[in-house]
Amino acid sequence: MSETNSSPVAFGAGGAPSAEVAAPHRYTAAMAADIEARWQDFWDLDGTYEAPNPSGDLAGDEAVVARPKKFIMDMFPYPSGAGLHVGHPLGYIATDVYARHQRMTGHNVLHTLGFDAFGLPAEQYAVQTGTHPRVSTEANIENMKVQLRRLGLGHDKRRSFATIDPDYYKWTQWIFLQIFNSWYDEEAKKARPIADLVAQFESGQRATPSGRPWGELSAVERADVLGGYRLAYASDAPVNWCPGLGTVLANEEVTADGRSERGNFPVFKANLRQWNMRITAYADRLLDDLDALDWPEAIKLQQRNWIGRSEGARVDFSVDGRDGARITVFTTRPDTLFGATYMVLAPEHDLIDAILPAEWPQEAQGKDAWTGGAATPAEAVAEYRKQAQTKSDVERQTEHKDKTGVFTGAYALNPVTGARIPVFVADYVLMGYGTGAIMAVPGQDERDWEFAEAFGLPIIRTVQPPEGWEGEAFTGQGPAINSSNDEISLDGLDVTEAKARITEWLVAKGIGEATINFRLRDWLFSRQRYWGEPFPIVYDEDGVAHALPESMLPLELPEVDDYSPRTYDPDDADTQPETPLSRNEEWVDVELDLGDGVKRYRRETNTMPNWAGSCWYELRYLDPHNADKLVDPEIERYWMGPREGQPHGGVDLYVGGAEHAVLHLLYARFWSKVLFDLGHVSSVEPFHKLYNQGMIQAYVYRDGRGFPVPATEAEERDGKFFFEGEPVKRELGKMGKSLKNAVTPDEIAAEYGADTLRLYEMAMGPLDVSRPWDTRAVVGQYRLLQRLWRNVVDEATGEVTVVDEEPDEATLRALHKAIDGVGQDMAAMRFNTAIAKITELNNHLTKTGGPVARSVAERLVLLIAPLAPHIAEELWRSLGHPDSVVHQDFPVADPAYVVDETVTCVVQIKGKVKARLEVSPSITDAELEALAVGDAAVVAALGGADIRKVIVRAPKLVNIVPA
Ligand code: ANZ
Repeated sequence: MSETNSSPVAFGAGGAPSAEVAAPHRYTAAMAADIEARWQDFWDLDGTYEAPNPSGDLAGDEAVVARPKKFIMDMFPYPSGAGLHVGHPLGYIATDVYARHQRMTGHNVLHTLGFDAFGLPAEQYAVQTGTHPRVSTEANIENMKVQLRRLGLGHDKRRSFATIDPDYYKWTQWIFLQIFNSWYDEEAKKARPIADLVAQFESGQRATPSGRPWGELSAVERADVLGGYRLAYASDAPVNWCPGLGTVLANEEVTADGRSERGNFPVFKANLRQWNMRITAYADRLLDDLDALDWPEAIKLQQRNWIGRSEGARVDFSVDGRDGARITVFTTRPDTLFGATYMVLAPEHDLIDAILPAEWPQEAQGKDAWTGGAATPAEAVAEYRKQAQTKSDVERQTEHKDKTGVFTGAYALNPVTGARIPVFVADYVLMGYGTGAIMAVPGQDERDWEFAEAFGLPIIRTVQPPEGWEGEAFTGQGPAINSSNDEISLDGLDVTEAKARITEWLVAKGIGEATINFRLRDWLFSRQRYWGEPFPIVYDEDGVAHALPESMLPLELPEVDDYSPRTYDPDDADTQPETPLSRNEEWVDVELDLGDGVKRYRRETNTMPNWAGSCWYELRYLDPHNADKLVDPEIERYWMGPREGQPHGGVDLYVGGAEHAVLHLLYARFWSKVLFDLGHVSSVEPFHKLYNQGMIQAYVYRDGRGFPVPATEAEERDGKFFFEGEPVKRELGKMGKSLKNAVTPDEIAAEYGADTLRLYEMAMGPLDVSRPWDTRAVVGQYRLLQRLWRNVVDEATGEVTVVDEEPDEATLRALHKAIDGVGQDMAAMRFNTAIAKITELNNHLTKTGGPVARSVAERLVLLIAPLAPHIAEELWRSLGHPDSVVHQDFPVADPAYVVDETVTCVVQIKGKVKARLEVSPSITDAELEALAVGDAAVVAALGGADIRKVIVRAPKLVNIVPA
């Protein structure tokens, strides 16, 4: 980039259409391409977007560090092979505009973008094509970088990385080890090093679960005890096994009808040894800390529901004829205990086998609905379990689904009525919630009512329903009824009182207590995949898990020939996962010295889920090259630490799609809290402000058979749509290859330039609302830029036309109003209205005609710089400024020109002037009348007289006629 002060723009010669010959210096797509490429190169060379750290290898200008900081972040992309369409960069453009405005208003702005690059899509592509996932992923990243660079995003590229970089995942593994090596101290309400727990066991301060002294436990027993406390632990648990994909899946990756989200294969419940993260230990804090976050309420609500705190009670029921056997239930309605007429165990419940009698009892004779026609309870239950295994939790819980179940042959005793109540197994009760067992109260619970009706079970109401309430459960409020025995009566109490009373009684009897239950489950953390972070864990001969020392990190993925998981017949539930890493004997079977001499170990062969890499990436942006520490504490405190209004610290703005409401955001919050507890970071929360951008939708055109046809080839005639002469139907849908309506940013940039694309995306509507893409409308923003150009540069000569003169009053008003409005809009991310105001000012200048005053032109360029940075740089340079526009101060409005012009209104009483008011020229008659009669001088002049009539001629005259 040359240092000339007024460079007429150079652009590629040759082939210019005739219109451009007439105006060789008109702003065209070709010129935009030239300007944009030059400035993108300049920014890279200059390091324009590099944000200095207070210390370390990225330390820089102290004056910039001393400014208030802004850490502005996007949810980083997963680089897919399909490349970007115009919907993808909506959020990236928005954060870029915002970041640019923040830079111009005196902030040290950290804005960069990395890549989330482990995960299933790359691996599945690899399985299909034989290309190594690293090769295809890196190619995709390169391709995406080219696409993004063309948009002129102001990223600090020194801080970018991909989650697959070994010097990044080294720290993902390191964090795993921190989590593995810690436990949650319920008293201190925080994570602590596991060594502290061991010390408590050793000293006897804390008893082991078996009560045996720590010193007497074998290594395996100790490992088991600690496994019960560690925040990352392996356990045998029922998991979602998907034979078709060859892997287990998190609940969130399974659809409502029990199939894999990816690939649509059946998913089965299977017991497998897996790694889990004890996120449940943080349930309360994850809930409480939401309050101080600046997040959309809808997302907070989704997190609250996902965590699902419910207050209730645990109640023990004894089993008739089985001394010592107890069924413990969790209920939110202990007040309804008198109406518990049967019980249900989840099909997976441990206790079932222990309570099954060998034979059906007398009462079950002839009840085929209860016995399922099976000869023995054991057979009936086995048959029922098989059916239940094929259903997802969501499917099992679907409301008003036909209730299924089978009698166990066993009876429990209702502790308040003494009634023998039958125990069923039914899949509407889930093993993963509460205790996996319920007391069923058909009178007060809809699901229980349906079940009771289907199985002919008694129904006793324990809350008085309103008059005429019949034929269904009553779940509302009312006084308790039918709820007395010799010892306790709840009758007449309202629900809250009754709950408290019965809970007291249960506690006194030693058969229950108040308890809080969470819907949140521990996070299943193992995947049977190749393309993920290897666990830094090895097993000794006894199967005890050992952490690798930090010096052995990163544990890199081995090169393998076959990285596909073993998949099976998708319908074969009796299969077991076989991990790709397990086939790699030299890697799996190792000799290591973990501090007690060289020994043989076997490596863990699962990999981490692809959520892992996105759980802490905000921290790596801060200190991206640190090889010794996760992040330098000083740097972390500078960018993320708590501040006024941000008590938990965190990123200042995080923009992304609402689809990440619970998974990514909950997992990242959890890791953040563990790292905080262990003293590695000062921020308790990763993201202080969250903003969800809307979606860019696109029209889909479908032919008579309902298949999408290429959207660009659909034609409109008289409001109807045709493709190759045949009528097609138009609807609004997602943008993408499969619907044949994808528009790429590259196409639009080629046709108009990236600045136009940026403006169009920001002008489409409020950022958080979904909006349909309309390629034909893009030209509107192109024209804005052409007029802007013309207001500064002579299209024929390329000379700058601005004059060093004072602008007229009307122009000053238009300018300062625009400055005021645009500044406020940008700070509030209302980019569409900011553009409208810039357009208005620009149009004012065009209409006024004649050369534009330099002071106005310069400020207009500064106003549009965050939105259209390339043309702004070019014009700024042309206007004689050697420095980049990026770090200029955003214009400040002169309030004198922002307030509306006023006119003097004369207020007369009986034709005599009593007051003069300064009012807006656009004041209405009604407003003016109110002002006039309320004016102190007028009130005094009236001296309490009633008013007969007021004649108003806004804005100049009010005449008051007293009675
Ligand atoms: C008796 C009762 C009476 C119940 C009544 C409700 C209404 P939330 O609010 O979601 O926590 N429940 C407990 N564990 C269950 C499981 N594993 N699977 C399915 N249902 C389960 O709901 C708690 C209520 O859901 C509990 O309170 C229990 O039914 C049921 F009028 O107990 B309740």
